[in-house]
Amino acid sequence: MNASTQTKARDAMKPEGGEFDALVIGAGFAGLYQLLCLRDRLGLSVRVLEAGGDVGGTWYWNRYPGARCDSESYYYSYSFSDELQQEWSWSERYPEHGEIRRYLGHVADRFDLRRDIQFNTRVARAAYDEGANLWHVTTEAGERFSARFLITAVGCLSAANIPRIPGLESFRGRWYHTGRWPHEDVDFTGQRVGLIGTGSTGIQATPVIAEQAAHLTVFQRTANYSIPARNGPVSAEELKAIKADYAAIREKARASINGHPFDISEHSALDVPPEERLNRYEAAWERGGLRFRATFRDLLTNKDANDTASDFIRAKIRSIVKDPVVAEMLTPKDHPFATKRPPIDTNYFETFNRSNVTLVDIKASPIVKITSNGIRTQDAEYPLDIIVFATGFDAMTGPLLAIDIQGREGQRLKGSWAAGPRSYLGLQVAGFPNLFTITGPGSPSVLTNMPVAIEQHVEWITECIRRMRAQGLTRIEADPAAAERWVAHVNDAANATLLPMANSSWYLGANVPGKPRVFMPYAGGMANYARLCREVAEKGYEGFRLSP
Ligand code: N01
Repeated sequence: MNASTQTKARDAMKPEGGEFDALVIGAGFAGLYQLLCLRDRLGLSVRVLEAGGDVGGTWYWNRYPGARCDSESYYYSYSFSDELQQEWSWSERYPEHGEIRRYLGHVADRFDLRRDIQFNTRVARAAYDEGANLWHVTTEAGERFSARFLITAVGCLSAANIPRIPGLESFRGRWYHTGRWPHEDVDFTGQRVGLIGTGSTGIQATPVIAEQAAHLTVFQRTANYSIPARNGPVSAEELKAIKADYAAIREKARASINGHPFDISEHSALDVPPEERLNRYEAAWERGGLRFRATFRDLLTNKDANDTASDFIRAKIRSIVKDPVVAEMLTPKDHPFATKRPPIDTNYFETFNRSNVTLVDIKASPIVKITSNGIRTQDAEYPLDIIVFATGFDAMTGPLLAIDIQGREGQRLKGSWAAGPRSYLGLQVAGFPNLFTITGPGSPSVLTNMPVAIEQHVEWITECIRRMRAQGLTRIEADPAAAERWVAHVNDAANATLLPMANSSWYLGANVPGKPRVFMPYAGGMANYARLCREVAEKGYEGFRLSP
């Protein structure tokens, strides 16, 4: 057999996935709702391809100890079905990962979504065929699918960032990345555990692991602000009140800057006398949660205002942590509060008062290697049985660039985004017709309560496809000039805030060595962004090129 006959023979053996109107990649919050909209509202043939073994997206993979959502359960949920929100009852103020998976499993069953989802199927390549106006998608197993529309629902935080520390392969113990956590419980009893990373994940996991492990060593590169979550059960009365008020709650979330249904103060932190300011911060600290950011309207736009919040939290850290040297190490000094995504916690700072917990400052003494026995920093060796990487993600662009996406004339997304992501509205990339990116870079996404951003994108895409079909149009592509204008606007929006001041922020791609430093999400606000998207549609999809 010559090479070409061999290739043909091999191709003939590959299972054929088939041709659909639309392919959706991912079966988390975004993929499930996109399937429902396209299949049940537009009557399209749709196949969802999902790498995991079940629905859940980020919650399928993130099962680390302490993993729960930082948005409150009653609004970290779909709003599209009143029956759904009336029949589902959350048990805690912040839902734990297993409960969110049960919720998404319920949604999949209730709307009969599973029959159109193919699990354990990782997409490797997607190539646009201009002649046929089709996307050809190939999975890692070699299965091939085609569709007119390709919609990525791959999440913003799904490509695990495992730092390349020399010697990891020689480590004799076990190691895990929090975003690839095993399905069975990891038993820390009697173990010496090292945890690298103090973002939202490390801050959630630290107190839980410390309770079980013989010893926990936390390796901190950047000290972080954190607000108490104040988690607890949701009472029957609270649930009843929430369910009775759902229409208003959802409306408020959609009309907000960040998809959270609560008011942001109208006052500047600098407008109130110091004593009253302190009282307001104390009340917000007691109430807990991400809402702390709403204590004053200008915490993310005015450095002097922000200083008052940053100083308040620093004082809290110093008052909680008994050892003044450890307290100082835990006190963030290099970025203003909330310029990195602020974590919320249950007993994080308190955990450093335990005798079985050590904090290591790896900025002062960097990790040089992992040995067979543990972690070696410049100054010391830490013998360990388990290493936990809470080192975050190649955020936003990582999950998209993990797929070899080729647009018109063979141009690759990797090439188009070599200097950072460039998209129009975070929804489409010039040169990649009929490809939609749900919560893509350039959209509010990670700066919001995600389900709100997801529902807005899914509904916009669905309406766009509906109108195209009604008008006999088969191709939509972002105009390059419109995309460039949008990229400039995304930069301006970020620069109008303090967000770019955090040098180590994953919003900027700073956590991944070699990644271009570009502020990726749109900081212009959720409600404002949704209005802009609506106006674009009303003006006949201004900035997009549509053709039959
Ligand atoms: O990741 P992170 P995360 N050597 O990137 C450190 C969402 N989330 O998984 O800051 C040593 O924030 C890194 O240090 P530095 C939420 O949006 C949501 O914690 O780069 N350390 C940092 O301390 C969140 O923001 C929920 O200097 C290294 C940490 O690892 C996002 O996910 C729950 C390192 C990574 O922090 C990401 O959070 C949890 C290295 N080579 C998370 N590389 C919800 O509630 C990185 N670090 C929905």
